[in-house]
Amino acid sequence: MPPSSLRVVYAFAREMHPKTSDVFIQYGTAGFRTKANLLEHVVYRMGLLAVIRSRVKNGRTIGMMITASHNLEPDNGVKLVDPDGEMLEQSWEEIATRLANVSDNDLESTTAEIIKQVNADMSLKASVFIGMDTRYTSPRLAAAASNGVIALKGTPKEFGIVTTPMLHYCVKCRNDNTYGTPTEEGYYEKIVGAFKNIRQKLPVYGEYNTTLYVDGANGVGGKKLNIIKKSLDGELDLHLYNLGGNGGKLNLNCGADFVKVSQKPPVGVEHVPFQRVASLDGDGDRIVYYYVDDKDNMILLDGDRIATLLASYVTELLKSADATDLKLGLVQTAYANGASTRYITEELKVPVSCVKTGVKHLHHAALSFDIGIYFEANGHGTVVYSEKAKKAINNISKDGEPEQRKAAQLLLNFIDMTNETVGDAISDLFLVETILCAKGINVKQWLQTYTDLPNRQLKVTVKDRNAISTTDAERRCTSPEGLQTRIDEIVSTYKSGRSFVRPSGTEDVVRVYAEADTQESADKLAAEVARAVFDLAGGVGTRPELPT
Ligand code: 16G
Ligand code: MG
Repeated sequence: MPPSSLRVVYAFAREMHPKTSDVFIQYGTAGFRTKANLLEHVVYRMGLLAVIRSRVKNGRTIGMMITASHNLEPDNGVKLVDPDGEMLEQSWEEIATRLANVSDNDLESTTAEIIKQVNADMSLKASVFIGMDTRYTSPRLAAAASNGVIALKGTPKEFGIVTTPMLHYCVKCRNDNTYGTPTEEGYYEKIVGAFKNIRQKLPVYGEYNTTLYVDGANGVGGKKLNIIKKSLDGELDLHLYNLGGNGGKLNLNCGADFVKVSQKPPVGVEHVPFQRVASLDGDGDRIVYYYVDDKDNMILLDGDRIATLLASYVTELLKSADATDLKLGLVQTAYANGASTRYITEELKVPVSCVKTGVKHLHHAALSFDIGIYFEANGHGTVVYSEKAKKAINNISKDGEPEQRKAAQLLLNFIDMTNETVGDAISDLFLVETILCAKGINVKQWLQTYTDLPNRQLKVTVKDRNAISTTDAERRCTSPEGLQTRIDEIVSTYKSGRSFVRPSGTEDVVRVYAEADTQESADKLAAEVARAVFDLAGGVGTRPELPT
């Protein structure tokens, strides 16, 4: 493309998506995320960047998802998806940030600079898949994304309202047709089809029952389950709540993040004692389970629980298939409950690694195993299978002894049911339901595998959260001076105490995590550490109170 045609970039910007705010915005752990009314020019510019990225990748398709996940309705966001359905390569985050923040007058020249810097051949075709969540600001932003793509002569394809993982899946399929068909229907066929296949091989038995309640967070995940529900023939009896009607507000007092962080059941769900409930987040890439007991206590089964359930089942299947030479490993973050890590290492004897918060870090680390399971405690996770593992399992499914063949065939269905590109609430839901059914257990039995250490999360507002730097997968902080020593002193006075602090990647706060032997101690430990952060890292506002 001759440089003169970059004029269109400026013309579109000025006429349709002008930069109206000087607020600096940064491509963070999950793309750009802020108030929706500050985003239109950013999304337009990401449309430009997606085209450049597609050309750098030889015309392979790039994804753009318009969503602010579990944030409340007034926020929105955008993130780019790489050709294999993974998060945008990290080195491009800085490029994205630069392009998002230049003035309209400098947009054309900055675009030219970036094209040169990344060595994009602008004569190639470029393809960009665009998806959005249910926010009322999303259609407008999706249109801005399309315009960005068109301005650089790429081809946009809008998928309308889809979950984030569906978009990742479609991008992957478009670039690798062995993975599936790049449409919403293709997604259902593969994932739900695999679930139905398994159910035929593993009939319902034991304490498992097929009734599942779902909290849809008034977002896109519940809506899609409502479509899936119609195609299930009694394999799973879904009762769906918080589907976005009846005045229910997106993520407000409901959804996976609310349930996990507040440790309270969501509004809008009918609660029957001991009935298992799956709670999704607003864009359908996170899931936690919970139930309410007969005394109205909520018992949470979070991402760590799902990870351990997956690890124990995959281990069993690998044993039955006599494929134990395949290396299975699990990846967690510092937020993983200490009890889960102990259970995985000591009981399941599966190796665990701990990485920094953020899906890209977990995903990357999981790829180093033949079969890698990764989960954040907040419910984001999936399983990735190497080509070596897929081949070996496939061979056993054909040539193994009858029992081995059976296990390998189940594993193949299990692989099909997994969205390997990114954590996916819908895919994870089917994985969990399959395992509970295979083991013939109910939610109380699932809980009995280990006992979570009580924990508490708090946030502290400080002048500059980047004054906090961390090391050792965020488990220790290296600045400000003296803070880690102070945390160590505080923690040493608590039985089974553990605590760490880190700057949030999505909010202007410092996060505090604490766990200890009792809830009271965990609450107090968290508060003491929050006060240390406030004192040593430039706290703003009121000093955090100790619990009374
Ligand atoms: C983003 C991340 C999520 C992480 C969360 C932490 C992705 C797709 N999402 O939502 O994995 O748990 O940020 O938020 O990477 P925080 O930095 O504000 O604690
Ligand atoms: Mg999400």
